[in-house]
Amino acid sequence: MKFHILAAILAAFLLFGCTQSNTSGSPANESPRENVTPSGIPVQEPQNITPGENQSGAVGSPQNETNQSSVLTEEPTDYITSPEIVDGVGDEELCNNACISISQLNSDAEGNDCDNLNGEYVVINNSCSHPCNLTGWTVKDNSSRNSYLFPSFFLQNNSLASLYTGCGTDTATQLYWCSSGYACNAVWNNDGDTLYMIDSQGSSVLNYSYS
Ligand SMILES: [Ca+2]
Ligand SMILES: [Ca+2]
Repeated sequence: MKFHILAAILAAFLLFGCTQSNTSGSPANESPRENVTPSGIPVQEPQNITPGENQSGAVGSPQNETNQSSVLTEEPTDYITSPEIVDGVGDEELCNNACISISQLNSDAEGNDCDNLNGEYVVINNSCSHPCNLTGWTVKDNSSRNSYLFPSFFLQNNSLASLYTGCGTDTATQLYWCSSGYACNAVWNNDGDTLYMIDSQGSSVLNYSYS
């Protein structure tokens, strides 16, 4: 009876040992590995396809969506700011002889011109509807000795400014050449001369001749 029980226990151990060796040694662990490598190839093929689709479609479409959304939010501000910038540049470009002209040149000062420099003056007109920046512009006569350099100065729209040959304090409508360095510092010849106005870029704005 005991032997029969021992035999049954031994048979149970043997059976349990065989099942353990079968489970541990089962090719089930190897066959999934083999399935991984062959399955890796078909997996790589869809990976090659899906990344291509993701780059061209999935990746590109969200960028387009984000760009479109960001552009849509930025475009209104561009439309608002760009006309202001264009208008600002346009004002600078339009200040040529279409705006600036000489409305008067008083070459013969009362009395002796050499002693009455501010009796000589030029009246400059801005006929445009916007201020003109004359900073860095120059006024010259026909001789090479006389040249006036505008300081920081805006000639207001539809306004006149007088440029006097003598010295004084500049205002919004009065500028002073303060010609000096010669026995006679008068600039404008009484018997005829030419005024040259050049902008800050060295381009001729206008010539004004009288006789
Ligand atoms: Ca005179
Ligand atoms: Ca003169």
